[in-house]
Amino acid sequence: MHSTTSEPAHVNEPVAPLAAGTEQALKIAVVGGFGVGKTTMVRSVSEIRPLTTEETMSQAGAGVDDNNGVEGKRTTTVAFDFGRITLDETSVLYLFGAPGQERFWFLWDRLFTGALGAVVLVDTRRLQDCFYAIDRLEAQGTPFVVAHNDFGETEHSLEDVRAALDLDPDIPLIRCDARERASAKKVLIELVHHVRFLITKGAR
Ligand SMILES: Nc1nc2c(ncn2[C@@H]2O[C@H](COP(=O)(O)OP(=O)(O)OP(=O)(O)O)[C@@H](O)[C@H]2O)c(=O)[nH]1
Ligand SMILES: [Mg+2]
Repeated sequence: MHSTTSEPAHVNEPVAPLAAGTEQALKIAVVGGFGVGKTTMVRSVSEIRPLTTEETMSQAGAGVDDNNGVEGKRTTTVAFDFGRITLDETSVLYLFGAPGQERFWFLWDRLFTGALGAVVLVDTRRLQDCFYAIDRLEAQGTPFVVAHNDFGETEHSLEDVRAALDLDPDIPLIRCDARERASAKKVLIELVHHVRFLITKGAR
C-alpha cells in the first residue's frame, strides 16, 4: 500500500489517536466513475494519513481500463481509500473511497451496507460513469448526495447536470473541488443534512 501524491498539509499535523470514549462509528462511502476524484476527496478531509490502495496503472490495463478523459492518470485505486474524521468525543466518521474502475464495481454493494450515506462524485466529461453508482444506491435505499467535482472543464449549470442525470429534486447536487478540504467537508455536511432531512420526513 502506498500513496503517490504529496500529503495535504493538515495530514502531517500530530493527530490524537481514536478517543477512548468513542461509542459511535459512522460510515460514509465515496463513489463514482474512474478518475473522478474519490481518492483525492478522502485524502483532503481525512485527519489521519489515509490508507490508500493505489497501484500504478500499467500496460496490462490498456484496453480494459478506460482512461479516456483522464489520460494523465498514473495510479488507480484497487481496493479502498480509508480516512477518518472525529466528530466529537464519542463519534467518529469513517470515509471509504471506492475503486472506480468497472471491474471493481461488484465491491460497491458491500460498501453501502450499513453506511450512513454516500457521496457520488461526477465529472461532467464522463457523466455516464456515475449512473451505475446512482442505480445501486437507489436500489439499496442508501441516502446520497451528488457532487460535481469541478475540473474547470465545464460551463454547465447545476440545473443542466441535474437534468442530464435525471436526478430526483430531493437529492442534493452541489459543486466541489475534491482537492480542497473545506470544499470536500461541505459535501459531507450536505450529506449529513440530507440524511437528517430524510429521517425527519420519516423516509429512514
Ligand atoms: N483539476 C482537478 N483535478 C482533480 C480534482 N480532483 C482530483 N483531481 C485529479 O484527478 C486525478 C484523479 O483523481 P483520483 O482521486 O485518483 O480519482 P479516483 O476517483 O480515486 O480514481 P480511481 O480510484 O482510479 O477510480 C488526480 O490526478 C487528481 O489530482 C479536481 O477537483 N480538480
Ligand atoms: Mg481512487
